[in-house]
Amino acid sequence: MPFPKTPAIFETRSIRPGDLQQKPAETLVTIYAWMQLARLGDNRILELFRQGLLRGTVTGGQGNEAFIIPLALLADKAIDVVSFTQRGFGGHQIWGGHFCEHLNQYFANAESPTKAREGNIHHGDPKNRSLPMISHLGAMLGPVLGMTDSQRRFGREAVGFGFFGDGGSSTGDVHESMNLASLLSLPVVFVIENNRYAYSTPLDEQHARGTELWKRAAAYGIEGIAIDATDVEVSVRTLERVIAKARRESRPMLVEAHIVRLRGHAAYDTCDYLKPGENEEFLKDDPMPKARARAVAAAGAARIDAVDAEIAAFVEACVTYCLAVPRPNPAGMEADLFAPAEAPYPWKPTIEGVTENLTMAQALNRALRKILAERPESVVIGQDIGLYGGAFKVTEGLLKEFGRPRVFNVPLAESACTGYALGMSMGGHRVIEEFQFADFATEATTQIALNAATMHFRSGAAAPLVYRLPCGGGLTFGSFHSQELESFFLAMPGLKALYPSNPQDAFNALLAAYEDGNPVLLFEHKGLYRRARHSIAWDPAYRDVWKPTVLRRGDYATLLTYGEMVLFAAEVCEYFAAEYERPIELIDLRCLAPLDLAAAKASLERTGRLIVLHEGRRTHGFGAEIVSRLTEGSFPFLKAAPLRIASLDLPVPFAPELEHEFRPTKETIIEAISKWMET
Ligand SMILES: Cc1ncc(C[n+]2csc(CCOP(=O)(O)OP(=O)(O)O)c2C)c(N)n1
Ligand SMILES: [Mg+2]
Repeated sequence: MPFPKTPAIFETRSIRPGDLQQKPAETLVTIYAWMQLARLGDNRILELFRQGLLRGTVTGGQGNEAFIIPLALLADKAIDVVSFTQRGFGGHQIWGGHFCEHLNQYFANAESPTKAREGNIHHGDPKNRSLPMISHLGAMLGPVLGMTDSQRRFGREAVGFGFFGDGGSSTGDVHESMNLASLLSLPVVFVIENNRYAYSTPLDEQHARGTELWKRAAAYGIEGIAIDATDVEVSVRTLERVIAKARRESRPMLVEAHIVRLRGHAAYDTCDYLKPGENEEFLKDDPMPKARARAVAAAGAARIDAVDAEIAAFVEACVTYCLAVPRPNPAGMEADLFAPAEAPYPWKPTIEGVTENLTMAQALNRALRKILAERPESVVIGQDIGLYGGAFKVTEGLLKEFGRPRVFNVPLAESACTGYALGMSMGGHRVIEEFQFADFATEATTQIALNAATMHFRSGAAAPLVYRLPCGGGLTFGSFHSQELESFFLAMPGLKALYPSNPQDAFNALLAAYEDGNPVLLFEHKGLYRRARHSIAWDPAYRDVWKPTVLRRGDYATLLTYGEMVLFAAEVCEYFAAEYERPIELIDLRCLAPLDLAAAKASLERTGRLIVLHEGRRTHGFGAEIVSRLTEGSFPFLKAAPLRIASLDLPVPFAPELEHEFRPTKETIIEAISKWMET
């Protein structure tokens, strides 16, 4: 069924600077019409919600139209970048798509742009640089920065628009992002939509010193302004200047837009926390009557009455259309978690420079050099990865060889920088991000595990990213520099993970992760960086690292492990073969997600005995998943209960004597297996 015909007035999705002066009637009618569509749409959505026809949360933009509409009309939709928030319904309409497409999102029906996998306003149009918001306020700013930078690197004079409320302005992401944008000189317009409340929390319980949030800009070396954003003329004049300046100077700006919130926080909000008379005050500032009066003065009442009637009929026709769309189909949900595999890149079948006697750190360095040399879209970021070459010297020499736009230090702001990496990668670049220690990735949990990991599932857009994570203990680094975080992250869907145990696998893993269209965690055990020296070679089968490898044959038991524990396990298997004539089959998993246990299953069904060994903690550890999957599938073949060998359920202790007790060692592994053999 075709969508209802869109009124002709909505063919105009842009106004140009000066239009308001040069053709005021046409411009004011255009602005008013879009405002009215947003207002009627928001109101109608609220009604539908109250009738039980929509679910989730309905957070309307009633009261911000005089700002969001001029902004979206003035933006260059062919190159600019945006991520609208919970108040951005009007902006979405202008950025693209038919009104019904946006409404389908709210109905979460079979034609929903997110395939009904996300509700209400959590949609976007990544191909047209509108990034779908996640609920976590502030978290979309980093991606806006990244995609704007990506556009600029492709030579497009783009501006990015990032929104947050007076409440959201307290999040760390807002501050990290403003600092990062200033540092990288990115033309991002930060907009605080200040409606004086964050849900029920008034400004004076959100910010210690008054309400002049725009003044924070000065601290980041950027221009900040505040405006009364309930009057379209003020908004247009201000935004013309702001956008032109950001575009011309490639600098961020902060705009505090004073708006009103006319329908409470969300559909369910009782608003009983408002002060007496406050709602009446808000209503006095309703931007719609003001905008309508201006449009009437410029184009005549008859014209505006006709516009109103046409929009009302259109909205109703669209509601009728959407109500008839079938409910969504769950088929394909699981297949859509990851972006599909792409063809291998046409890598040169060579490795530049020395390839003999390399440590794992050097092998990773060779892989990074290869990627930077052969893939112009690649970018390497991280703390101290520039001149210094990274805490573990993995990026040594890269800045010198490839220069600053490709390789650069980022500030101590893991969340914004990881969000930035996501935006860059969605824009057409591919970022390899080094976390100084894997432990600090917890600072970017929202960006990694919620924003990037769910991107393909909810929007259909690929998020090709490599997160390099120097992990693991045994080096007396203590609780916050030694952790194994695979179970922590892999409890969340949408992430892939590789964990190499030797230089060749590490080299291959970086290439394989890089060319994957999904966020990939690359765990690099710090204890392996300089453990031994090996030769590496160009390996056309580098993608095999996505599967486990059998390192040693045996028929007594099957031992699964990964990372540094592979080295311990090899010695342990040698011991049991030599001392007990009990050959254990040793499998290096290499890839932790997606988990491929076919080889392990085949082995277990031959040996009948399963040992899982890892350095991560035991409770909720990765071994629990492996044991349970293999037991479920191969229970009749088991001759003994599976054995799990893992670290203690403690924070990683500091002193060597304590850490030695905490994690598995060759001796404790032998002890555990010997005891298990006796039972
Ligand atoms: C990081 C985070 N914490 C809590 C919430 C729950 N929450 C959703 S909207 C909201 C209030 C937001 O207020 P503000 O930023 O002023 O935006 P407004 O809704 O007023 O436009 C809260 C607390 C959230 N979405 N994100
Ligand atoms: Mg607010």
